[in-house]
Amino acid sequence: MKVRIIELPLDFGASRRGSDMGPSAMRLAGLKETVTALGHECGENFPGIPAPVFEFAEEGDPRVKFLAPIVEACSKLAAETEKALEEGCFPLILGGDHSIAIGSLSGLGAFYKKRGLSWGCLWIDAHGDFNTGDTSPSGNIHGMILAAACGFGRPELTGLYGDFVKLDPGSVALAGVRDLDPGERLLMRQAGLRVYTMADIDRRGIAAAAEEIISFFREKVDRLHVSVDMDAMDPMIAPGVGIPLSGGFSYREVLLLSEEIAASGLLGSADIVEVNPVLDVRNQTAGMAVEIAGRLLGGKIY
Ligand SMILES: [Mn+2]
Repeated sequence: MKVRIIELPLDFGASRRGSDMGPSAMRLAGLKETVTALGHECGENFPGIPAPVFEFAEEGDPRVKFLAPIVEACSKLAAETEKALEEGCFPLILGGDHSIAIGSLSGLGAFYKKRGLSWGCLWIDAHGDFNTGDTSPSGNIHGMILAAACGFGRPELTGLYGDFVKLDPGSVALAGVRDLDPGERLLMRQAGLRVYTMADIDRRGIAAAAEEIISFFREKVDRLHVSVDMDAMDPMIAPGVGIPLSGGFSYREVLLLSEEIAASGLLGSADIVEVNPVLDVRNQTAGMAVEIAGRLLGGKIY
């Protein structure tokens, strides 16, 4: 497989800075070596997509903070993502905070729409990321991105890289959820998303839950995108994230889920976001992110 690493070191979407250093931390943790050791060709867009500088940016509307610079950078990411797919590559997109995913999801949406292919998205996250400017308590765009891709929210986000709904909400599943805002919970229910909270995963066990998630996508879509927010993991294994929340995926659970996704043969692209080296301990979270990437790309023990 040809893997193309696309970096967008942008941390405007969260209230804690530092995830702009995420791509560098993942490089340091051996991402490229991991990808090539699996027998994949590994291309990079290094030095990545240029991100505007935070200290010189205007916050703008407090309900959708830093909308303009996020739209500017994510439009470039959408184009790079689509180009990678057109060239037969597996785009492996590194953030940055989760706001960058409006770029990757928009590029994916454009690519699959042109080819008449259906696609789905597995959102591995402690949060729903299904707020809009009207429901978000913080105004941080990283919590609005999945909603925007599904057509809800500000037109600058929903219409990024083309005025069409990028992702069918009926082809979305979330896993690892353990914190939702009231307005976003309501919108998620209306949109009809499939949600696996940590409690759902505890009840079923990770193997059965993974099987169910994969069957869901197998019945619905031709291709699958996975968006991994490192805050889905338990802070014991991934302390370096903007919003650490107890009760997340264990080391073994997330690797099993990743292996099962790879084995499904549906996966065509992935995002890995919210690695924050400023808050990390000995680059542990970047190391975890690299392990997850390796399993998603087919790495297994035997
Ligand atoms: Mn997220």
